[in-house]
Parts: sequence; C-alpha cells; structure tokens
Amino acid sequence: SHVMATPSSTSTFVHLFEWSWADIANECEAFLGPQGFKAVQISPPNEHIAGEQWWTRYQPVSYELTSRGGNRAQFIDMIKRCKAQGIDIYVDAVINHMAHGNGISIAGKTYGNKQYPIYEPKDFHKPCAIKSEDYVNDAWRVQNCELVGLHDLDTDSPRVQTTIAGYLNELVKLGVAGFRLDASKHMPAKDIAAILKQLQHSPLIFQEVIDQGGEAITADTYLNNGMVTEFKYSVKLSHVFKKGRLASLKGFEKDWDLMPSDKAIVFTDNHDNQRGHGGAGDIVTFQDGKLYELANVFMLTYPYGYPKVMSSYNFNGDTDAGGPTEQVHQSDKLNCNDQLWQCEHRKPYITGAMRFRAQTGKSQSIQHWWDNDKNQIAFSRGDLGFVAINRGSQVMNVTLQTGLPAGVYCDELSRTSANDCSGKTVSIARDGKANIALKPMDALAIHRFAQVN
Ligand code: AAO
Repeated sequence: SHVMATPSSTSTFVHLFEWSWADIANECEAFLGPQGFKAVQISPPNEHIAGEQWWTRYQPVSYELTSRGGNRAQFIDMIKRCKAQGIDIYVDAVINHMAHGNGISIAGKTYGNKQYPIYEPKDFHKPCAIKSEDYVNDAWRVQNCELVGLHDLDTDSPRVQTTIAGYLNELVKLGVAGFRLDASKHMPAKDIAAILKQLQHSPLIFQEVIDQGGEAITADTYLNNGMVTEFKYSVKLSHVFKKGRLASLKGFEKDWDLMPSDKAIVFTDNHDNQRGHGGAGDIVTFQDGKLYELANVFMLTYPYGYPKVMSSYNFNGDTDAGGPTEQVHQSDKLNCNDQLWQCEHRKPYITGAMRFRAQTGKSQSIQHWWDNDKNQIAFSRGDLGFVAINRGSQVMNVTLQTGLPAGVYCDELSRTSANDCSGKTVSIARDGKANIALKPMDALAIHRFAQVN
C-alpha cells in the first residue's frame, strides 16, 4: 500500500505562487538551498485554459506539462537544479475536475463539451452545481456536483483513477517529491486512496480540505490518505495576531480542536484566503507588514505541524489579477519589492525563524511559557532554544527563565546570516535567566548552535 513520505519536525516549505520554473530554479540556487528550506510548492504545471487570471491554472485541459510556469524542459531543469540544492518540489495537482465551459480548443483542435484529449463525457459526473448550503447539509452533492462550474471528474471510475495516477506517476518519475491534492473535499477519501494506491515511490501527500467545523465533510476523514491542510490554524492565528491576545496562544493546540501535528500542513495565509477566495475570515497577509512577520515567527518557532511560508505578489486589490510580467530573477536585479513579488520567505525574520526551526525541531517540548496576559509571550524549546515575541504597544523588559545553559547567544532573527552574530545578543546567567528587552512589534529567537564563543 501507499506509504507516504513524512516531513521531519525541522522542515519548512515555501509556496512560490505563480513563479515560473526558471525563477524557481534560480531561487533554489540563490537562496532556498543555501538557507536550508526543505521544499517548494509550485503552481499547477499541467495545461490549463487561456487567460491572465491566476486561477486559470485551476482549470485543467490536459496533463501535458506546458503552462504559464513554462514548458516540459524547463520543468525538468527546475527539478534537477532544486534537487541539487536539497530542495524538494511539491506539485499542486488539480485532479478533481477539468475546466469549465462547453468545448475547449487545444493546440488548434476544438473539443466538444467535456471532451478533452484525455477524457470524454462518460468520465464526468452529471452537471449539478454545489450550492453553499450543501457544505453543511449534503456531502454527496459536495463530492458529485460541480465546484464553481468546473466539470467534475468521476473519480470513482477506475478509468479516471488510472488516468490521474498516470499523471502523478509521470511527475514522480521526473523527480517530484510531493503533491498538494487540490479540492480534496470534493473527492471521497476512498477515491483518493484508490489513486494513491497506484503511486510508485512514496511522495509526500497533502490534501486541501477547508474545515472550520460545522460541515458535512470533515478533514479527519482524509487523515489515512496523508497530510491535510489545517485551515483552522490560518484563521485562528490570524485572528489572535490581528485582534486577539498573544497570551491566549498558551493552550492553542487543545483550544483550537486541531488535527494531529504530524498530519497538519499549517500556514498563516494561502493563495486563496489572502485574496478572499476559499471563504475564510480576516486573514493576516503580507499587507500587514511587521505583524505578518511576527505571526510567521510564531508559526515557525512553535513545534506544531509542517509549516508552509506563503510567497505572494502584489495584486493591487484585484483578486483575479495574475502575477507581475517581470521575472523575479532578472539578469541585473531581483524583483522582490512592495510593487512586484513580495518574497515573504526572504524577509530576515521569516528566514531566521525557518533557520531556528531547523536547529530546534528535534525538541518538541514547550517549557517556561511566560506571558503578560496581553501581547507579550516567551517560551523555550526544551534546552535547545528560546523565543520571545512582543506584539504589544509597550516595551518588553523582563528577566525570564530561558531553559538554556549560561552563555552569550546570537539572535537568529536579526542576524544577517547563519554564520555571524550581527544582530541582537542575549546573555544567559548560570541560573538560565536572561533579561529580555524588546521594542513593540519585535521578537527574538536564540538557540544552542548560535553562541558567541
Ligand atoms: C473561476 C471563477 C468562478 C468561475 C469558475 C469557472 O472565479 O467565478 O465560476 O472559474 O469558470 C480557483 C479560484 C476560483 C476559480 C477556480 C477555477 O478560487 O475562483 O473559479 O480556481 O478557475 C471551495 C473548495 C476549495 C477551493 C475553494 C476556492 O472547497 O477546494 O473553494 N480551493 C481550491 C483552490 C482554488 C481553486 C479551486 C480549488 C478549484 O485552492 O484556488 O479555485 O480548482 C466554504 C467551504 C470550502 C469552500 C469555500 C468557498 O468555506 O468550506 O470548502 O472552498 O466555502 O466556496 C465560511 C464561509 C464558507 C467557507 C468557510 C470555511 O463559513 O462562508 O464559504 O468559512 O472557510
């Protein structure tokens, strides 16, 4: 049976949303490999409908590896160059449905309704539409009717399952190490299981299931297939940082009714909810500046789930807009700035928190939790690391037990690389205590492997 690869507790991956294959290969070599990221989630690489909107990538017309991201040769080159840097590639697999619309023209050939190079009308469910109340009342309709008019594949049919497995196996053979299974809620878990059983090797699997509670279909029915997106984490963490009290994070793992940590893909925001798609609340995004960085510091320094850092582009309020026409890696410059590609993964506090996770992931225990009952918190990671976050409006200045041996430690967030001590330092006395001083909207993260000797 399908044994799924599982990530280690030291890993972080990044969603390079709408980045081209050439840009991703360059980023693996220029940044992601040297800094120690684990993997990249790429946008759907299969042939999709034409159009400038980002979401045309979620309307497949075939499983040919030609898309806005690049052609097959560029796709293969990206995998090779990223793998050489120790970076895995996770493909966003859109396998629940094909494009909307009656008749698609591909490479000059026009196909009839639900006719595609790889599918024909009998491969699809009857065209009923999912209504929003179905999510609460009618699991059958959610899994057999059309999501926003997209032709719903009959994933129960062995012929369809074999075609999908063929696509995934081709990608695995090319070196793909994992899959995001798009719209998994709209496929019965048993259909996904039947497809995964046909997979060679053991790619990492995570299933997109938006579950805030209260619906007919729940995320836990998918846990036997592999990992699942934990959207409660995104919604609730966003709320705490935007409107709540950080002190309430002390018991979040129990309070939020989350799935088991080793099954959870966690993120502050994703490509849907950062632009109001996928229906969920007031989400923290790159538009929240320093607050967004602090939310990511919490996610990355706290040992719950497998974290995905969102890497976005400025869509100037147009929630349908595709990415910038400028490449990220231009010959003479890097287009990471407020106007174009946001490159959240390159923000020093987020990169530093990823490095802290890599250094402390082996210790899953949280000790010496401290908070001021408002928006200042601190905790240690066993005797490996110590984190403090001040989201408050007052200076934080308090002597705390860090759980670490005496010494002078380099703050991983404010130093410019893993090889210097150019940022803050923290002196810990023989009793493990240190004075922790942070301005408002600041944080620090120290660990055993970054000390001034
Ligand atoms: C585009 C156009 C459409 C057009 C369609 C066909 O926008 O107007 O009809 O083409 O021509 C993306 C875009 C879509 C786009 C689509 C295809 O988001 O706008 O449609 O590509 O081009 C549901 C699914 C979930 C899905 C999410 C967007 O369950 O899987 O909708 N996400 C994935 C991808 C996404 C992609 C697709 C799927 C399709 O990440 O990028 O769509 O491949 C509840 C349910 C959720 C449901 C949401 C939204 O959630 O729990 O399962 O997500 O509703 O329908 C409150 C809200 C409630 C919300 C709940 C939980 O209670 O009231 O709505 O919170 O968050």
